[in-house]
Amino acid sequence: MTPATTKTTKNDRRSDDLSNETLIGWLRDMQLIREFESRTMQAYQQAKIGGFCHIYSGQEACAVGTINSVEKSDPVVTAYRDHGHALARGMSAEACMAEMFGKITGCAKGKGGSMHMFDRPNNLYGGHGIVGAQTPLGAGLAFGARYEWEVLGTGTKKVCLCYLGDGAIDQGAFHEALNLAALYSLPVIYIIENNGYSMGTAIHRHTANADNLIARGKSYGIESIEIDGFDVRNVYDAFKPLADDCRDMQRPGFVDLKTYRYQGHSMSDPQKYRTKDEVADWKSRDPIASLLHHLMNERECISEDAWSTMEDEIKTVVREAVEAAEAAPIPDVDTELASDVYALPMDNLSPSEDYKHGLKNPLM
Ligand SMILES: Cc1ncc(C[n+]2csc(CCOP(=O)(O)OP(=O)(O)O)c2C)c(N)n1
Ligand SMILES: [Mg+2]
Repeated sequence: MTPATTKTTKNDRRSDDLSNETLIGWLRDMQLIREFESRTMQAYQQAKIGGFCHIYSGQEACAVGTINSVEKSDPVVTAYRDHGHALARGMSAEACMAEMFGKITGCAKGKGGSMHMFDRPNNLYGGHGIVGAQTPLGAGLAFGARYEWEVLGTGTKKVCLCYLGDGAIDQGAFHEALNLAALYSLPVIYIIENNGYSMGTAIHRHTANADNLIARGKSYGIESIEIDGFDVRNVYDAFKPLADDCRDMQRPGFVDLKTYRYQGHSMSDPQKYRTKDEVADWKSRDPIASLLHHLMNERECISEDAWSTMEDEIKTVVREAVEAAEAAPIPDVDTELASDVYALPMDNLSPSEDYKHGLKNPLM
């Protein structure tokens, strides 16, 4: 496909122009993610959640600021640190928590777990555990969206948000995806949630020219910008015009979104690679606290009491999500275990006794 050349709309709203209700909604979304992650850690420590589990606390402004810059119909795909994106996209805390508990009421019927949050009605296409695996998928989702709009004439102009960590930017698949995105002028924005670490390895130790990540996007001719991802209003102000342009022009974008994670890489990380002072330094400009400060003291649209009520309401939502997840049944082994797992189920996939007990791989 050749690049689209006509601009259809131009929307240059900035966060200052948005209503108090909208910004209070962002505050609620970010606090929901923070509270959800606190209870997730608790449930994990109580062995109610198994497998790998990566906490999003600290990065809330990234998902909330970018997802609120696009339409619900725009596809979103991300890596395994995905609870925040799922909640910001509109997945219920109940479906998200149940997924981690491995219960049938989870968004992927309990078969995906923490790293595989899927929500087709909300156009969230995962949750992917292989580092960088989602980046060609982002190009594919954008190709599909543009094909529907331009060739089939069945859809509207869309832009795909494809998130990845700073640890994924050296993967070959990512560079192949960037090349195709630029070559075919695909409407996908690659958003590097640059929290400075790939597991325990600081970015300067794993990536060349780490202070200039946008050089990588630019080298493919893709518009590339750096954004401070610790302030949700700033994320929106910088990201919204890019997202609008990528949609209008049906072309790709690249963002180095600078952020920080408060917790370890996963639940089993002793965090010996960083100091407590470093963590405290980032926490001193916490994204939730700074939005709250803006709403309380500059816009004067939320009181101490209203904030306290909001916190309590969110605690209740998340506590009820945990209770519901505990009470829900696990997927039925005979009818559910292999369903929705393979696109083309093979004849021998009906669960055998061995398979049920995890003794034998049915494909071997
Ligand atoms: C292809 C591949 N290699 C290695 C791993 C192991 N691994 C899991 S997470 C991770 C670090 C990724 O860091 P980053 O992309 O910065 O994401 P963050 O955890 O900071 O969100 C690695 C190396 C993997 N899952 N997939
Ligand atoms: Mg990282």
